[in-house]
Amino acid sequence: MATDLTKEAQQILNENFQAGGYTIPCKGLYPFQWKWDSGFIALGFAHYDMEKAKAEMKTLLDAQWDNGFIPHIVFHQKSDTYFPGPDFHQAELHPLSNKDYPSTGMTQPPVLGFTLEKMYQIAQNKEDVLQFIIENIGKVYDNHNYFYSKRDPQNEGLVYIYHNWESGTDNSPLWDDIWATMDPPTYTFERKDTKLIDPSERPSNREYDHYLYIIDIAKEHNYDDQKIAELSPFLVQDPLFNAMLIKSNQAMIDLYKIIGGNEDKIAQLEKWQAKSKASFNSKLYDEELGAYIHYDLRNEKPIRFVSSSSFSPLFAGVPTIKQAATLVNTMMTKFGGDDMYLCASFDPTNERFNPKKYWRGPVWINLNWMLYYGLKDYGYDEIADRVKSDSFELLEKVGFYEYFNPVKAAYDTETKGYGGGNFSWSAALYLDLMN
Ligand code: 2M8
Repeated sequence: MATDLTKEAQQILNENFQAGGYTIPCKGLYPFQWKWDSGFIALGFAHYDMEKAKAEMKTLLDAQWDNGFIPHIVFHQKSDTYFPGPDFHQAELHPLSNKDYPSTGMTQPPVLGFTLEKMYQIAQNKEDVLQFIIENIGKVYDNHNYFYSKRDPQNEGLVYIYHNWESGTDNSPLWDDIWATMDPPTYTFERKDTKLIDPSERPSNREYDHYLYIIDIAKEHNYDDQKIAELSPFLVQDPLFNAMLIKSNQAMIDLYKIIGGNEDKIAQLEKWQAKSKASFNSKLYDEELGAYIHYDLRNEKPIRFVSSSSFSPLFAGVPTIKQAATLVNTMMTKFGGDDMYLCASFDPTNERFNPKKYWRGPVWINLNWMLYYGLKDYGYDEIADRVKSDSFELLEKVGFYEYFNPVKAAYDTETKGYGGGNFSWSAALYLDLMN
């Protein structure tokens, strides 16, 4: 069984790999290169084809802007199966954008630092991969420098995201109250995703109006960071995004120590690290909920909901031992009943939970992957193993889908996965969890 799935996972990655040296998340629905997908995909390749893993990373890093920014989508080719494409995003408005690669003007969680480190750990030929890291780690460092110098207006060590697409958890109920503060125009546009996927499993057109409107505001100011910080109706400190940044900071510190020299960079990374961790625990930890939460910087208020992002700081070593115990208790109480697969993307006990709709409740393999390693690091081996076996059971049952219904009883009547099929990060992270 396991061997068949391994073969299938490799086949999916190989088929989604493109001649330009990058991998699409899935055919039709996502026909370009996405930033955090690329990191996860490189880890899958690293287990059986390191050259492709390196190509994936290199192609993404080639699209970096002159200010260190790395965009969330790189539009390597034309496609009529995705909206909004490069003509809507117009990243070229930013004076420092990369003129060789059309892209968006927003980013995604900073996974590249820890991707490089994991590639090194997985590599059989360590010298070869270390050489690759030496050639590329500076770009990831510049990317973190961008985040800390441009995305932290109050100098707290916590960076903001200015768009829900930057979070990676696109239509999470977390954002509902922010949408309620906005009244965007009704756009005329043609959705492509809902031609491929049941619209009830995707965001609504009205939600897309909000998404497009935030981009229009950024475009009006040529994607200027300072203006975005002043004007974007969406400005959030996201625990998932910041946990990825911290995890990648640490990975870079460890890698620079292996490389040798680079004392100035190590010192800077350690400074960022200390500040970020302290603010994280004072600002984003909600004692009463027993979980990390998001903070709405625009409206200056905490977003008091529990989602799978709330547990992601375990992966970055942010919680104290006591906080970790509380997090695990919250996870098991709200998300971990015997009737549920771990880990729903949004609090199953909350009325906004929807087990079939995208980021409003379904299980996602990338979040499970993070939770598995985070729980292991804190010594919660049994729960970590459950996260892994739940993930495997879902993949075996329905295949390498994009997301999965966490309610076990749902499979009594219907065995199906949700969103796109032959989905690259589900395949890639299965390969990593298998090894
Ligand atoms: C989803 O997001 C894109 C926009 O970025 C979309 O819905 O069009 C999210 O799940 C995101 O996290 C992911 O990176 C992307 C590609 O898999 O799809």
